[in-house]
Amino acid sequence: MTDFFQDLKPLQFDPNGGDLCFRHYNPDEMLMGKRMEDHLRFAVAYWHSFAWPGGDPFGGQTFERPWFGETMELARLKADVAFEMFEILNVPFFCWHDADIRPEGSTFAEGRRNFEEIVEYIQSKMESSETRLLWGTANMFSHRRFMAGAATNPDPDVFAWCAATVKLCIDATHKLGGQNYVLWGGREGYETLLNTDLKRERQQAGRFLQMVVEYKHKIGFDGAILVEPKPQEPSKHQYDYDVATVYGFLKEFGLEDEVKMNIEQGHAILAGHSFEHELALASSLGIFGSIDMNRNDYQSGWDTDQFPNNVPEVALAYYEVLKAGGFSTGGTNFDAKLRRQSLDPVDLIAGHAGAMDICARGFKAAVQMLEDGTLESMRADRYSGWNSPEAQQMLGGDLVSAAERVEAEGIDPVPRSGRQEILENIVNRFV
Ligand code: XUL
Ligand code: CO
Repeated sequence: MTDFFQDLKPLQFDPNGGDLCFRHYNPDEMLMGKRMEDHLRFAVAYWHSFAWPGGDPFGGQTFERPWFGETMELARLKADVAFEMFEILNVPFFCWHDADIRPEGSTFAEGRRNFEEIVEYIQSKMESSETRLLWGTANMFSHRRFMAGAATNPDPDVFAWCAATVKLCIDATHKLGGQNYVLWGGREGYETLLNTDLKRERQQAGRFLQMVVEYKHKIGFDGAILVEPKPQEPSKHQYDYDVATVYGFLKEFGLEDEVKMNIEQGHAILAGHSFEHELALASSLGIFGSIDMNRNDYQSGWDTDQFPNNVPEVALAYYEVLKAGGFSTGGTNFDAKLRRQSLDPVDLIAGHAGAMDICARGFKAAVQMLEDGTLESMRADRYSGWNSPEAQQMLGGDLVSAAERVEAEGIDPVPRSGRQEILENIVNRFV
């Protein structure tokens, strides 16, 4: 045991408890025939909770963690503290980037040895822990070698470095029993078209993703490969802009049956969508995978990666997740960091516990909305005209036959209320 969390004990479910307990998240509560824990599949993000120093664009490190530093001993201490937090939170999953868990090293080979050693260490910790790996990923955006792109870099040596890195990270994800492998292309985009061969860069990105999928099959990794869309930041324009853009990209490279989406609330908003729009679209395209449940500040307009705190928003998101059939390999990852003034160990626990409770409340509301059925029956009723044989035949016909019906049958559409206010009032019964 480290002394980082001092006498903090594992949190319990207690609807009338004090500050450090779950008031709504009850892992064993049965909802729609499944335990709440198995529906929500919460994950802690190693990078924000254990690797992020608390900087913002105007100031550097605020957190002083005893494991900060680039040695293997400190990397092991970081893992020790991480697993202690997983136990305090009783969280079923965690996620990492390679860079979060190991010292960089001065060569690729040294970094690889550090990484493999720490993956062994994490594996040994997982033997006495309930917490599993939701996904692994590679950080191909922080180091200066990636400043002009990862797989989309004009320099083929960077492409090679990325191939070696992703191979290593998929191997480690596989070894640790990870359920997904994520690719988020923070530098896969451009700053100015004046120096960018956009066509070539997209081809490189497409081939790289094909290589990832080929490798997954080669080693028998049966987790899902997930792409995480984001429109911009850090790049001015990122190729994986949003779900619709990524779907077109997957189709172009024949990957639409191989790759699914990891959809982040904050990224959806940056792309000018709602979270539930991105979820519903991915579901309708058959590429829904997992979620990063972290929000941005609506005023600051950039990616602030905050823990969720809005039950109605979360409810509408889980409503779409449930309609998509819920999570299979995916889960709810808190890709969220504390505010930089939240210095204390207890803040880390409170941030996650509060987020888990918010999600539990939103999720229970979503279940009630679905079980109540009014929303779905009103939606179905809105489209009920399409159940008629004439309407169905029209879809199989052509413009001419549709046009002929208009005069032959005296068609004269009667506008009907969309009932938005009534629907919103119905949602308000549950949230
Ligand atoms: C960045 C982001 C990443 C990915 C993993 O905005 O969301 O943390 O989730 O690389
Ligand atoms: Co994310």
